[in-house]
Amino acid sequence: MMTKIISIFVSFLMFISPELPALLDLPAIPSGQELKLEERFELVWEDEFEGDSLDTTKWDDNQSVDTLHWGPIRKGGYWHKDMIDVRDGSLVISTQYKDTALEGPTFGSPDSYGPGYYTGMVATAGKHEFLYGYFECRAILPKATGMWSAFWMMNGDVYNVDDSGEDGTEIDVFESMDYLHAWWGAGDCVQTGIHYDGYAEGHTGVGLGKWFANNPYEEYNTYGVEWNENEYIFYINGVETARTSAGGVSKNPEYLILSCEVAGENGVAWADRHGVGEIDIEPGETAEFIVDYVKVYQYK
Ligand SMILES: [Ca+2]
Ligand SMILES: [Ca+2]
Repeated sequence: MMTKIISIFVSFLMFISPELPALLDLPAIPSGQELKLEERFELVWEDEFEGDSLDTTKWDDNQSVDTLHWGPIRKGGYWHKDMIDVRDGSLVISTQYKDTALEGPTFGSPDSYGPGYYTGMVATAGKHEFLYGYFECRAILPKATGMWSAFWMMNGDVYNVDDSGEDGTEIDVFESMDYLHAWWGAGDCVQTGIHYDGYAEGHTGVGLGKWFANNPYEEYNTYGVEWNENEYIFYINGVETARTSAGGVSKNPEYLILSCEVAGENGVAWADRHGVGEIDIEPGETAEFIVDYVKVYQYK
């Protein structure tokens, strides 16, 4: 009851002061322009995730792809292809704790995997890369703290430090980092942002804010980005959340990624990283990131 009252009060404050969410790092209700998808775009690529296995002409679930810089250890967990399923018309990326290391890897050190949290990623790297357009996924987000799901875009030149994002920019269409941060309703929000010039010295990250979706850990919402030579415009359910041209907009083709990550480092879950709380997936439990489709559109 108290949560509801606070939530209504915060909504009221947001209504009378639209700048308040950004000032207080609170989530905002998407309220920008409408996408007008049919009018402005045509579909050029899609995966509805039919059938019972990943379409490897479109995606790779093996992060040894040369164009990626990642190994099997990913932050506080491991990326393993056994955590990827296609069923009931959706891609499902599962996150679980495993006492015994999964078999693998087909790359890197044979000792790379250990007991710990296992999850996964798929990417179109080396298979399908796109320049400009509108990129959308429809998904239900994993119900767990201490981890997050994401739909994002990258290219190899994101690592190139030249004081610009024009060579390549990590475009985070959404990241679901706020499950159960619910005392003011933030549990129903996702975050959006971009990164460029690598991840060490020179790295620039631009957080654009937190945005409410409709019951995103239980129901499908669409998350998209419109990318043209002038700016990135982010959408939830076809309504703009934010836009930016920070760093100069990427002028290089980028690939698509769907992933889950566990907070931490070197395969050890670490509660405080990114402030996502302590991971709450008990042994035997599974958190699922369910993706109904990914669609790519170009301007008409
Ligand atoms: Ca589907
Ligand atoms: Ca750069």
